[in-house]
Amino acid sequence: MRIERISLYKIALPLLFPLEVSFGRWTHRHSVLVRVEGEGLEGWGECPAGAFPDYNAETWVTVLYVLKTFLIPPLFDLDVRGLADVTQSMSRVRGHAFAKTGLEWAVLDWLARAEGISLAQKLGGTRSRAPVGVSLGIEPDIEELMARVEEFLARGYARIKLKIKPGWDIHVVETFRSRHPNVSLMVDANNAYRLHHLPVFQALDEMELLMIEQPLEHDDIYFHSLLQKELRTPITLDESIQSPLHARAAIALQACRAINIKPARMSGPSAAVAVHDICQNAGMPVWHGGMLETGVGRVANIAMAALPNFRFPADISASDRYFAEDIIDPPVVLNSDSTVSVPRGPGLGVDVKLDLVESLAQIKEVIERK
Ligand code: OSB
Ligand code: MG
Repeated sequence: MRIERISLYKIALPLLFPLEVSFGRWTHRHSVLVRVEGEGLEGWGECPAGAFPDYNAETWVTVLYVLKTFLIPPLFDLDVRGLADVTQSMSRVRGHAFAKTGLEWAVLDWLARAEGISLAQKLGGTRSRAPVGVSLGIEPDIEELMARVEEFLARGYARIKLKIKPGWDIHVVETFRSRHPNVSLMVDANNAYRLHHLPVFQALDEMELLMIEQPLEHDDIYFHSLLQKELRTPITLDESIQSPLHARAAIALQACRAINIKPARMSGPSAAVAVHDICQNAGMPVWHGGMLETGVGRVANIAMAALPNFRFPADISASDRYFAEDIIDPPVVLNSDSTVSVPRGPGLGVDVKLDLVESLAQIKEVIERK
């Protein structure tokens, strides 16, 4: 199959409320959307790169530049028989995971639509519903956070994730636990701590947490293995696991007891499935993370979360947790059992609101086959 045209849309969707994490405050979902066209079909993907390189080294500016300069032009020469052809072409470019992700998902959506099967089927997903939770940020005061927690429990989310940082940790978890002793709770430190903070983790270790996410440096695996030895609570790694080799290292070192899979962080679905399979064979559970994606990226994540080794609720919430209006139709909704349904239609299984995307686009670039 031949790709004839690739359109890039830089958008910024305001979040209904900002998400503050240890390293900063997110008020918008900046994204570059990728639309692949060819053979009378289209496919969509999302590059969830922000305005500032704080989660990883990328921004939406680097994503646009790398896509149009290096990643996209060689694709027009390919006869695409499977996603591997595109993954292999892109492997000549080092890094730039978010840029590659949007292109991989768009091509996979395009290929799945050509076959008339869903993204989940294409990936080997087996579930019809994926258990999910909600990720809530740091707030100006603890009562505001507790009010937000109660709002989301009332909406039906059965697992809460709270962001922590030094000074916003033990007391917050204690307050939560005193009011909700039996609610499934985890914390995400987004790399805000060092090994000398061990006493904080020993205190958290007594509070029945499902997992402690990425406590130490964003690019560390070894020191996490030292911390994990001291704790009963499973550590889960997010930022540190960018490739299948990183997952192998974390398994060998016993640096964590679960791995957070975000396809975007791993350059796309090819590497994400590889990490899923490596972990499954090693007896290491995985769970699905999120990057506050618009509906395009989120529905792709839901398809990924349909694979069998996803063992804990995903950071994939309903559209109305993030945005006043999502860019997909129908939007993602929460089922009464704290799950989201895996779409069954071809490809993403939802419609992308092209008119809305066109009107939101701050930058649009169209690259055509010559
Ligand atoms: O660390 O998991 C994270 C959002 C942006 C950047 C990093 C993270 C997050 C989240 C949000 O926790 C999860 C979601 O998409 O709902
Ligand atoms: Mg995280």
